[in-house]
Amino acid sequence: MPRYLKTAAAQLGPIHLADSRASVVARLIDMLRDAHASGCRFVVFTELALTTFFPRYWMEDQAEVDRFFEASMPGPDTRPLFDEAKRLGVGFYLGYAELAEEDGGTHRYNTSILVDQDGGIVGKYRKVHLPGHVDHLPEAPFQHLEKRYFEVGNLGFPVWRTMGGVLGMCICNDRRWPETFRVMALQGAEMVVLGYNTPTTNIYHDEPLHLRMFHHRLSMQAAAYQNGMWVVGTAKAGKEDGHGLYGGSCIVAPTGEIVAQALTEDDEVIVFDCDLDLGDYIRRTVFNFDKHRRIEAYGLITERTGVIPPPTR
Ligand code: CDV
Repeated sequence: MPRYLKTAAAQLGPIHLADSRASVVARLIDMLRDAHASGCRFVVFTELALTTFFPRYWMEDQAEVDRFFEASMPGPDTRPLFDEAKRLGVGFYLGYAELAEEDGGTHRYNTSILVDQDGGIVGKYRKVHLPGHVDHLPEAPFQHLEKRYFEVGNLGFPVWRTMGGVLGMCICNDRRWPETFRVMALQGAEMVVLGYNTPTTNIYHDEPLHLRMFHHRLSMQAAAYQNGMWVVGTAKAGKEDGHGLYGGSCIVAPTGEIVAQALTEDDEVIVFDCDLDLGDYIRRTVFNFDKHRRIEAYGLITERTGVIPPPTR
């Protein structure tokens, strides 16, 4: 029996430093309405969806960094998005920079939330695989300071029973790590959704754009098939104050096939009616975890972080 969740990936074009939060939220609301008009009940926005991709900038003044963070969610600028989504009965995923007062201290995370069709926050995820570096790299064409501005997420990879299925979240670089998806698949995830800001240039290595796009799709398509789940990836794309981010937002079926993809590097809504039962046959056959996984052989996955090759003779 098919179990449909009509889903949109709402790709965002560039956000410039001078753009206000209110102007960005107005763009998100426009796309929410477009998605609703196409019959969607769930919209996936991107990573750090409210601001420019600020980890590209070296900043020493913490107050300057903190203007990119949200101290409450919803806050005054994001409240209209929550209100409109509730009015339309559309759930959503939203990525943002989170300023959290917890355990007697101030913490900063690259965060996403899952909001259900009644407008309630049902889940929160904090990015685990933070890419980039801590120190200023004077030789690099631009910086990637996620490791400086954010702490590693401390919530693991939970999943939630919501919107008629079992849904999980991750953020950008997490999509390149098979562990991300397998941990959620082991909790029954039928769809994993994510946002990303991926520069068109690799700051460490000369890498053609077509190869960067290939790796993006390869990671999500393999994850979808190997776990029998839907994967929805939504970009922030285009040139932010001259800094390029690639597009390529797509919806991947549990078969590993791309069933919808963005054509532009601007605000663009792509839609697919996702049957959450489609992955069932994969999870019952070739990737029947109960029958075929061999955890006694996987110990190193959690015991060892880096590579230790055998000694040379
Ligand atoms: N925002 C990101 O996590 N971006 C990384 C880049 C640095 C490679 C990504 O995996 O797309």
